[in-house]
Amino acid sequence: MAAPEPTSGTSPLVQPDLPLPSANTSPRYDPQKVTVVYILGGPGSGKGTQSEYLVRDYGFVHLSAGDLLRAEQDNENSQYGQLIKDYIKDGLIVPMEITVNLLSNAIEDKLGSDGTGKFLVDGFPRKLDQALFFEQSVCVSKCTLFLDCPEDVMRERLLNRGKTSGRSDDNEESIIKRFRTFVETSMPVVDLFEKEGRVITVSAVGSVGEVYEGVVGGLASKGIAPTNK
Ligand code: UP5
Ligand code: MG
Repeated sequence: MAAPEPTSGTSPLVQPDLPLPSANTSPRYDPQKVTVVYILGGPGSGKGTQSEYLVRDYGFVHLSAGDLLRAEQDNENSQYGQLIKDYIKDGLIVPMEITVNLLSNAIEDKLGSDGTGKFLVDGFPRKLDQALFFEQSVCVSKCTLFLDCPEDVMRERLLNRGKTSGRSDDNEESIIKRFRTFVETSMPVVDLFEKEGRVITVSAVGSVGEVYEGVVGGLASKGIAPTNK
């Protein structure tokens, strides 16, 4: 489908002083001042869980693309609410302009007064067009943490969470669709960054603490050390 064009209105997507990023310009943020680390992995691999520890120990600002989309979906003033709802339930990737704009606005909001910031971008980019568009128009990322997890482990975690999460996509039918989208659409992003030598792959099997040990070790191998310990 054609990506909807943001128009004027009360949606937080639309900020008059912050135009939609254009792929024709250089990135809005200088990677010397703004650090972007992506955390990717299949649905239920533990991106959100590991992000909490990374925020605590490394001083990252956590930006979950899924959380931003769910907030936008629940915003009654948004013109994209129903569209986002449908895409998430079907495990499909929301048109990139919406997600990139939400992320770009969130980065702008959280920048320090000196224009610097350290962002952990969770669950994005999950489609090649998003990856290229974000890197060209917003900021070139430093690296990607990839949580490698078998589907049976992810399925069990998601169904377990689904008992209480209230998420419209934590059910057997949506989970199957999310897994398919992940393999067909999102893995090519990881493969692209991998070819560029910019991926840290960590096993996401085991306890939360065991996975985090792998995450810390992986970041250390790229020269990224904890700041808050
Ligand atoms: N848990 C975590 N780690 C564990 C461990 N080591 N041992 C045992 N249990 C563990 O964890 C999931 C569950 O597992 C939790 O109950 C946790 O306690 C437990 P969590 O940390 O939440 O995993 P996470 O990988 O974050 O899972 P999530 O469900 O959030 O992943 P998704 O990638 O599916 O969800 P997201 O919110 O990123 O995206 C949702 C949808 O939004 C997408 O399907 C898509 O439709 C849309 N979207 C876009 O369109 N574009 C985008 O760019 C991003 C999203
Ligand atoms: Mg998550």
